[in-house]
Amino acid sequence: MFSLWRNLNRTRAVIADFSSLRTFRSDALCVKNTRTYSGKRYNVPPSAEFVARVSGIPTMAKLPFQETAEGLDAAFVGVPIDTGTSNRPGARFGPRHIRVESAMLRSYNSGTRAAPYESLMVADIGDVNVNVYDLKDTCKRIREAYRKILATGCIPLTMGGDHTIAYPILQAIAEKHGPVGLVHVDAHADTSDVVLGEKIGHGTPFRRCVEEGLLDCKRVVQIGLRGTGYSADSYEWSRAQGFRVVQAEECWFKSLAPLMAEVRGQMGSGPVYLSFDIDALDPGFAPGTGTPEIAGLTPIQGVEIIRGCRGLSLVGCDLVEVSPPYDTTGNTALTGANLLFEMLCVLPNVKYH
Ligand SMILES: [Mn+2]
Repeated sequence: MFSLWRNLNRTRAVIADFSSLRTFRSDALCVKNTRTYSGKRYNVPPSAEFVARVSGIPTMAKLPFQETAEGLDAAFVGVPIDTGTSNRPGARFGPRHIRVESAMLRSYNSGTRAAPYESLMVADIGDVNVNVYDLKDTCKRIREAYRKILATGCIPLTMGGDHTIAYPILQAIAEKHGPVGLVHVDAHADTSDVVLGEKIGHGTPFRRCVEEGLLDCKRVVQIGLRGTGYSADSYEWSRAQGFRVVQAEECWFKSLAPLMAEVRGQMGSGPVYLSFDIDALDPGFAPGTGTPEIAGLTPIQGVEIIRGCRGLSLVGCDLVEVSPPYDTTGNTALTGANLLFEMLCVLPNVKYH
């Protein structure tokens, strides 16, 4: 009788071990990463406490993939092009490597106590199917893809791709929202008119946007501009449009929190687009990019700029110009992934604890 009792207990212990093993294994193979808050279900990245970071198909933040933006409040979307770049290529691999390095991202923002996955439905909706042989056709494809995304009411968080993509994205954004304010973080103004006879490229998107009336020029700020120029005042055209230009020298040695208080005043309550070129950061921190310039912003300042956008009516954000072939440690893509998470955290209606 005693031995039967002992055997039964042993059997129970084996069953318990087996079931916990099964739970762990099924979690790893088929992740049901949704949670319910205030009666609604939201996607959440799986915790690395239960699902190995290195396992699975690398979507952004290990979020579920879905084909369209239907039902989403925000979506990560890749635009893998570098046919608009003027120097080092490779940004076409940006979205893929940002996704790989994003395996480090967790669900909460420890610095700001933002809980984006408790109030927004977010997923990775894959990449725009670009034409790697034709930049103009690629722009058309991007514009049409973003029209569809925006029609669902979803806010796109874009992984570039070179900066050309901001032009067709803003065409779709302005179609929906009218002329928008712009927080443009970059080493370059990207306001050239014609380069090598071409109107479309990564040095021209914001000139095209102004020409087409896509921007509310009094509500445009360009932060981090620097480097050698073709004339003594490289940013004359920007200022003439009414843009506020904050050159990198104005950012050196200081917190950008006070600047962002002014930017929030400038932007007001109207719709705002945030475009962040990773080359705004110093190439010591983010070397994997197409057109690096020395003496740039720090990652801390980059985070301050994005956190300073909290409270704005953001209607879209992008993080562009990550070029993995020049990113030998992966840290540029990792920085990009984290900056994209920071963008998610400042979207309207994100819950803060
Ligand atoms: Mn740029």
